Amino acid sequence: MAVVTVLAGIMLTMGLKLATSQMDNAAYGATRKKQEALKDALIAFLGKNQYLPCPDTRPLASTTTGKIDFSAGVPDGASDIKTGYICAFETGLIPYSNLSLSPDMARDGWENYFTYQVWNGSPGDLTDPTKFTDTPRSSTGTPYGYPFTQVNPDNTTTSSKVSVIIVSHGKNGLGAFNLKGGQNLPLPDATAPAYERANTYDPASATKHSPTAPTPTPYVRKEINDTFDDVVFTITGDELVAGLRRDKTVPNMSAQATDQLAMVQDAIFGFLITNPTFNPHCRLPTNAQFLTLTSTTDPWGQTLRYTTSGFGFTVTSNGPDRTPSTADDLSVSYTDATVQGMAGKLGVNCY
Ligand SMILES: [Ca+2]
Ligand SMILES: [Ca+2]
Ligand SMILES: [Ca+2]
Repeated sequence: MAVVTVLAGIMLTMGLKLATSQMDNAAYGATRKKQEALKDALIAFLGKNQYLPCPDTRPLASTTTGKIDFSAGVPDGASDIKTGYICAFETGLIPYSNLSLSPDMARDGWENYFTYQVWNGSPGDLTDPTKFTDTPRSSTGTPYGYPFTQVNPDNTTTSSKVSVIIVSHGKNGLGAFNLKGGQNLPLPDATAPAYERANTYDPASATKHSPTAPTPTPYVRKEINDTFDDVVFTITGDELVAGLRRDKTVPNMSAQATDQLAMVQDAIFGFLITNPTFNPHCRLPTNAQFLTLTSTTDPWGQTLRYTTSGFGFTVTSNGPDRTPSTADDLSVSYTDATVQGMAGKLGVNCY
């Protein structure tokens, strides 16, 4: 009889453990599914608007900047701006309302809010549509974004930079914001290795990462165990661009620029051949005349640069990085001799 009771007890315990682990698996699966859906929603938003929304960091009526503050109300899912394209704070919650998602999409499988952070530094500020580019963001040099650490199973680490971070604070939920807009306490342990703490907003110092001072420890992803249960999801700049291309939601800006340069070049030749003031003396337009010939604003919102040398000319777009004299510049260029030769074939003498 006693043996049967003990056995029944063991079986009951096993059943409970099994049920608990199934619930955990369901919550974990729901969390991952939402993170993937949020990635798609963010890419769709970026394709449509050419920027990503700042985090939700305060209730509607509040004007708090520089920290997360829901003391005056619960999270409203609305992105918060300090001024212009500057976020009220870099770290916050998913702005589900801007993304046209239901409120529950901002919360993980344990009903705590995800932590959301989007790159709003330089270069390539993702919250600023005037900095938008469809070019892969790590192809021309150092990838930019927030520092990120992957802890490998053998405890070695791999560092990278990521543009968007979506952290679920996992089953223990420590440090996550909850339905009431409060933060689940205590915060994760701050002593080494402090991996969960690295993923947590600290209200005492109002810090996580900032574009100008990325000094707090990088966000961390690692295998889930007894002391680390955060489900950390990242999107790199290249993944954003790949998503835009998959969705076909952006024009090919480099192809547009190439077409534009060809049109500008034709307009310059047209001026040189037909301008009644100068014909048949063959003169290039002045810079002021150049600016009125045709559209001289490139697809990235920058004015084309025009230089001449004799009868030769060069027209240059600063390219996707909007910076002059870098590897991604696009240009058309004709030497003095080439222009004279081409004009000569049309019976126009350049001298
Ligand atoms: Ca808000
Ligand atoms: Ca956690
Ligand atoms: Ca450039």
